[in-house]
This record gives sequence, C-alpha cells and structure tokens, in this order.
Amino acid sequence: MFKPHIAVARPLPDLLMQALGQLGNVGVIGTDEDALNNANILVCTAMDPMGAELIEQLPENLGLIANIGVGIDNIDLSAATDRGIAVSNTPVVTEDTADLTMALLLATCRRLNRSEQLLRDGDWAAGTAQLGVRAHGKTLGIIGFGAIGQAVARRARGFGMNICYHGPNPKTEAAAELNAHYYSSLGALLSETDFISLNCPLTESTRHLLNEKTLALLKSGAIVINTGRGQLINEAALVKALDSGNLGGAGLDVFEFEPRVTPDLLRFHNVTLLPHIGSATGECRTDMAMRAIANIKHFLEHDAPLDTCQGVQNTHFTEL
Ligand code: 8YV
Repeated sequence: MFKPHIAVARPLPDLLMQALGQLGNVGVIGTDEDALNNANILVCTAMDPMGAELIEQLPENLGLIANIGVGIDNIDLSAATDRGIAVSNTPVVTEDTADLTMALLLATCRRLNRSEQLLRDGDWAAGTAQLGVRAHGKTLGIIGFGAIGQAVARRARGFGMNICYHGPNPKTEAAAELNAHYYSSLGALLSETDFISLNCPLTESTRHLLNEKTLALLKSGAIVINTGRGQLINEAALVKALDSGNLGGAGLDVFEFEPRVTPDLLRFHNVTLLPHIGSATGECRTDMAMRAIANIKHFLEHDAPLDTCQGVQNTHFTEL
C-alpha cells in the first residue's frame, strides 16, 4: 500500500505525531535531514510562514499543505494554487476563540490583571481602587462577521451589549438572529462603538486596519480587542493612541511581530497581553489535530482535503 511522506514544519504533540505516523512516514523539517525529500504532504501551523519562494521549491510530489489552524495568512495561497498544491485549514476554533475574546474584553474593561497584581503584591486597598468601565449597555463593534465574529456577538448579547459589525457584505440572516446592525463604513463603526473586536482574516486589505488614522476615529475611552491577527494593528500607532489617553485600553492575544511583543505595550496597566492562546484548550487542540488528520485522510483517498481553502471568496474590506 502507498505510504505517503509527511513533512511537519515543527515538532507537534506526541499523539498527533503518532496519528500522522499511522498515515505515512513522518519527518520533521530542520531535524530530519531528508524530511522534505519526496514529501507528499506538508503539515504546518500559524507560526510557520509558507511564502511563495518556499512553495516554489517544494518537491514535485507535494500535493497538500495541511495547516493546523483556521487562519491561512501564513501560506501564500496563490503560489500554492499555481503549483497545483491543495491547502487545508481547521475551522474548529470558533467557540474557543470567541470565549477568549470575551475573557479579554471583560479582563481589560474591569482591569482584572492590574487588580490581581496589586492583590498579589499585598496592596488590597489599591486593588479595590481600580475602577473599570462597564460592559453591559455598551456597544460592541465587531470587524469581520464570520463564524468567530458571530460567536463573539452571541456571547456579547448575553452580557447585555448592543452589537454592530463591519465587513465586506451584510450578513442579513445571522445579523437578524443576533440583532446586529451592519455598518458598511469602517470609520462610522469606529466612531460610534465603545468596544472593537477584530475577528477578520489578515489579508492585504486588512493589514494595519487599525493605524494612526483609523485609531484617531475611535470614541474617547474605546477599548480594542484583538484575537484575530497581530498585523491587523499597527502597534506603533496603538502605543501612541494609548499614550494620548484617548484609547481606553486594549486586550491583545496576537501581535504584529509575534512572538515578539512591542516593549512599549508592557508599560500600560489598561492593556491585557496574552501569548496567542485563542485555541489553547485541550479540547480545541484535539479537535484541530483530528481535523488536520481528517483532511489528510480525505486528500489521500479523494485527492482533495475536506476543508479546502482554494476558491474561498477573497475577503475585500471596504476602505473608510
Ligand atoms: C493557531 C490560530 O493556529 O486557528 C488559528 O488561526 O491562530 C490558532 O488556533 C494555534 O495557536 C496554533 O498555531
């Protein structure tokens, strides 16, 4: 029976390596000298850039790049398509990422980290003096109303928030169900909402969606939450907005220069910083691993993965 060669871009958890081992001969790039030689399948994560140059050099027999993660901005999709290489992702991180988005929103507006830090330092009084801002009754502007954006909206409605969203097109059915109001203008959404949650993919049209110009449109005291991708925000401009006092705070799970965190961000007590843990529950990581395996199996049996990323509508976000 044909045993494919599977190259993995980095060492993966043991159970996943074992499951891959049952499907084919597995080699780790950078560790096993000939991991890429004759590889039929390449397994990677959001942390592994698969640019055009690298894709062009992939072996002739390589037919699938199986990404472990829903976002595929790490992969040059058109270079893969040009080479006839299929690309798959794992769209099973929706609920866990939405949970983390709400956790970041609440932690930031109620100053949880600062209060806890003061308590741990033995300063109970200073901890109790930390006044946050309330979430209920406020308006949340969600940028990107796909599966994750909608899951955030469902949760935020439970917290008594009003929901607005911006994206390339209105999503009338989901919006009616969630009582969410569509803004075709990003600028209008930014200037009228109290919290902003970034839940759109990173593409050429969303890179630095929040920059000096757009951050200046935010309501005074607004709070920005990012569980999408770090490069959606120009961090130098974010630091300026925080320094100006106009921005009320930020909750960030992802960073522009990940895994490096812009040092200036560490100065602010109204900023919550997490190391890209949107999908980091045991259950979600298991779901992701199983989905990647399912994609590989489907590719081996039917010459196409289950979650094919090619031909997906290109998300074009409107300009201001
Ligand atoms: C990462 C994510 O893939 O699904 C995504 O797009 O960003 C995350 O789930 C995960 O942290 C592993 O790199």
